[in-house]
Amino acid sequence: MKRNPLLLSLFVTLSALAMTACGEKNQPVANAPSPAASHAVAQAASAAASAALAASVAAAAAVNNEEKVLNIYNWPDYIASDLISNFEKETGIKVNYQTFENNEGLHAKLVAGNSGFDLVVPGAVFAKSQIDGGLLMKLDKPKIPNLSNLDPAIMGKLAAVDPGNDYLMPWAWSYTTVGINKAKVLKALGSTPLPDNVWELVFNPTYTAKLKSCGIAYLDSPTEVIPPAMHYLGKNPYSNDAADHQAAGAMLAKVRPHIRIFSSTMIDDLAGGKACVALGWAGDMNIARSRAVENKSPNVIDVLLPRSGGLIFFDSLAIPKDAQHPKNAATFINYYLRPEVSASLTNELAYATANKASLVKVKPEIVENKTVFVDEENLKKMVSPSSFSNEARESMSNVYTQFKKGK
Ligand code: N2P
Repeated sequence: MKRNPLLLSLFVTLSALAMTACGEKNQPVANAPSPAASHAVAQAASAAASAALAASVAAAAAVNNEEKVLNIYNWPDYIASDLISNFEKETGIKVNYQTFENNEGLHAKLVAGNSGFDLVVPGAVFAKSQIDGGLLMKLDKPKIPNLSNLDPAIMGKLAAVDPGNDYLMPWAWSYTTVGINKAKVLKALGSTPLPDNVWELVFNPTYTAKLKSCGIAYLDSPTEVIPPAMHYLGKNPYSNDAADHQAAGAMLAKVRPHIRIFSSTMIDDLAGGKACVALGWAGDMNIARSRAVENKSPNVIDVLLPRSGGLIFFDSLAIPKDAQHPKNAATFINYYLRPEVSASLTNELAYATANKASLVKVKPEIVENKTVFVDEENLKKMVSPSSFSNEARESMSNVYTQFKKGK
């Protein structure tokens, strides 16, 4: 990815400067105030501006009469380590932070209501039915001026799920793919070379039977496993057709005996060598890669870009309909949208951000890593998120339960 945002903001700044300069130059001479008058006008204007600022700060404080508490529900390993403490220090808002393992778990909480959470982080695949089902609150956009930092191209894509971008503020994005510990995989495969289609490593029993000995890890949820399985079978990964879910189940049954780990937190399994191949999230695989390096471990983790594409996911901050602290939630969203704050997550966790203004603060090696910010050629092949009907989610859940049980 090129550092266009820098050029763009430079262009915007330059244009603004040029316009200001033109304005001053074109000021009619007859109307120009004397230097003394001009000083008095400037003083009056600045006093008025300070008064207005003080009034608006006071008004904001008066309007936000919520207790200084914010309850956040996020995925594991998905936040920069100092983000919450910095936010608390600056705002005095105490954050209670809990994690969930999969979209199904979060969805069930939202459907049940009274979750007690003020901010949640649904994947786009579930967010559509949460919006349509009235489970989320509209963002109070005037309270979140930093929304302007977001990449319009990504927001345009997210509008497929959230028309008008009224409910969702992208937290991070990545894709589901295959990751390997290459040395271990090559050893376990023996004379069999790596396949051209890397999905074979997790879905074809000829490969999984050999890789069983060094450990295969899968994500743990119906909507994380069945869509890539359908994709591998050449079907629509977001098919609502129960026959497609069953076809995926029949294929998965053949590899079930070879899978060692089901987990939404497989970073240490990969970094520590318990798993040599994973069906997982590219972001977590990149974290595992860095963690192995930090631990001076011999394990080298490679994030693979399947030639048929991975499955992109967008996770967004959203406010449950019955949140008790929506204003604090808006304060947090605006804080997260500061370029340096969004960049801190991407720098620490290798998850891509939709905050265009933050890219200049992301380490060059991450901006240029095409397994994080996928390059155009690979992006074209990736599958964009879509949504499932309630019936499809239920059908996939049945197929998945059977699969996991191994029956
Ligand atoms: C990061 C969690 C990724 C969330 N560990 C995938 N939707």
